[in-house]
Amino acid sequence: MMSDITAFIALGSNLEKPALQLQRAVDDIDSSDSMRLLSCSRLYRSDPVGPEGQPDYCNAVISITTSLQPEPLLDTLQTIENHHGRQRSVRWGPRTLDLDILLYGDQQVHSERLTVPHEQMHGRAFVLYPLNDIAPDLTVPNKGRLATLLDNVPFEGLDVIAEHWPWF
Ligand code: A4P
Ligand code: MG
Repeated sequence: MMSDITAFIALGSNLEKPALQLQRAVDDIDSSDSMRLLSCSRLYRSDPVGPEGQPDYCNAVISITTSLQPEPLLDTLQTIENHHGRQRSVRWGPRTLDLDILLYGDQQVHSERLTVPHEQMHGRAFVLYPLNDIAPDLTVPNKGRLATLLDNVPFEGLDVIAEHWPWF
């Protein structure tokens, strides 16, 4: 479709076989009528950011094309989160699946439900390094070049656990 937009989605999980959760999420997204997978970062293990004492996370970033506007895209991703047994309790607390919209084309969105580019993305190693795997030349609206953002965020608390995945 001519109206399709490229969006970047961050995936995170730290409960119930996190790597499998991410794998299934990519499958759910690519199986959807309204979203098509373009590319997939490497798969990472990361130290938890936020409340202490929670398990390590699995993180990755994917790019998709979608026919959906930003809010319907959020609805669709939240439906997938819910199918993965996501319970919303503690902010930044443990979760089976978190799907965040990092970027939606070069558009900026500021609504009650949605802030795009994602508010925290520019400071988070577990977002920026996976993003760099698939879009090293990216410029983040209002934040600048990804390469410059990476200069201020060290590769710390992060390990690559798979070069090639998902293993459909
Ligand atoms: N929302 C606003 N903007 C967006 C966006 N761009 N994408 C709203 C997705 N959602 C967005 O999110 C709460 C609300 O944010 C949504 O209902 C939506 O309307 P949530 O997923 O229900 O709750 P949350 O995830 O607990 O809060 P938040 O603020 O989204 O947390 P984050 O920023 O997602 O952080 N440590 C490691 N190592 N790896 C991780 O992946 N993730 C988190 C969660 C904390 N620590 C982590 C990781
Ligand atoms: Mg979230």
